[in-house]
Amino acid sequence: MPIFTPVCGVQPGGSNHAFMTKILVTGGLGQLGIELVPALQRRYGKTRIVVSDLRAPEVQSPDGLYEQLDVLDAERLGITVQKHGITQIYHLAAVLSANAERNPIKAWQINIDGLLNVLEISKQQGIEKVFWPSSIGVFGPDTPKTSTPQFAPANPLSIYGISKLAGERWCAYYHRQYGLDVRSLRYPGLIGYSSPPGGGTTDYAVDIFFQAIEKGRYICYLEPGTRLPMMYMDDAVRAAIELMEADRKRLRIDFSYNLAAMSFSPAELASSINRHIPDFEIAYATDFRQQIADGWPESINDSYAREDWGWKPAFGLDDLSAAMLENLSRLHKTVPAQKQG
Ligand code: NAD
Ligand code: AKB
Repeated sequence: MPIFTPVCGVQPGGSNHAFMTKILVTGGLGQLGIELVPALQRRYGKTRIVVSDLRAPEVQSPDGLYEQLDVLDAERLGITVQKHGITQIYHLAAVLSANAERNPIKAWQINIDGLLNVLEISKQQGIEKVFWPSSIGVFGPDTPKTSTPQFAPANPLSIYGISKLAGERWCAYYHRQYGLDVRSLRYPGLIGYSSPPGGGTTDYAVDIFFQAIEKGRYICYLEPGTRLPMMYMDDAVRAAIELMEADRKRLRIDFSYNLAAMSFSPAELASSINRHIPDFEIAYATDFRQQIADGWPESINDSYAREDWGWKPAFGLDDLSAAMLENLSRLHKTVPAQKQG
């Protein structure tokens, strides 16, 4: 199956539009960025993608463009956009839910002030499109738990959820007031093998695969029956690019689209891993992340995304387990012995 279905005729390295596109990715070394960037490079060409992050990359790609950039530094952000002739921004830099609870003020600054810098510079410099990920974290305890609709009560308790909800409203404001084309998805928990977990509540579902390969066991900080919406990273990357390439006239949602692929609990995920690693064992020791998870929905209704821009996930739970274990086993074998945990 091809990773991307052409949505508006843009072929990898192809049309004039692709030729003129120059994309800045912020937070590009995180879990999502590390997989989104190569997909964007394949689609638009390596010289069209400027990757940035607070950190320096471990390995500098010889032909890729990299800028070490703090999104709180508005002046440097503006200079970077101007210097590279940026036309689109994928703004991924953020602090995830569990880390945000450890330092709420810092998380608010990065998640909101960082977003405002991107929106304001985009307005000033005539950026064509901005992608900004929101999260199922916008929902709260009074949200319907199953098949959560697009227009559901959203009264989050976590600082991460509060920042994502405020971010959604800011994006809609810039669209309405200034005509800035901001597009956004309420991602569920994302699961990929290219990067270690990034401090989220759903990140047990990433860590469990790393530990299953390395140690054959995992101690989970959520209860066995806590079901949450999740998505394999390939689907998450494809969703972002498909939304960005969709015809704006067809997009009825100007804040953030509900997006879904699968839902499972830690116990269900462990059973799925057991089909590949029969000796794998899971134990439970819950912590503060249980309370965050308890406020989030179990499953999401993403009918607007499906109707407006043809969203359809490709990976279910067993596809996810197979892909994660196969890829991590392959990578694990190539890690030199002294670097293994
Ligand atoms: P991550 O924590 O793995 O990566 C975030 C990146 O942002 C890191 O590389 C970090 O160094 C960088 N960063 C932090 N502060 C910065 C700053 N001041 N300036 C520049 N860079 C900075 O997170 P992720 O999983 O890659 O998430 C990317 C986006 O997707 C975030 O907006 C997140 O809220 C959203 N999202 C992620 C998930 C998920 O399950 N991973 C789910 C829903 C939404
Ligand atoms: C988190 O758990 O913080 C993220 C998310 C669902 O936004 N994975």
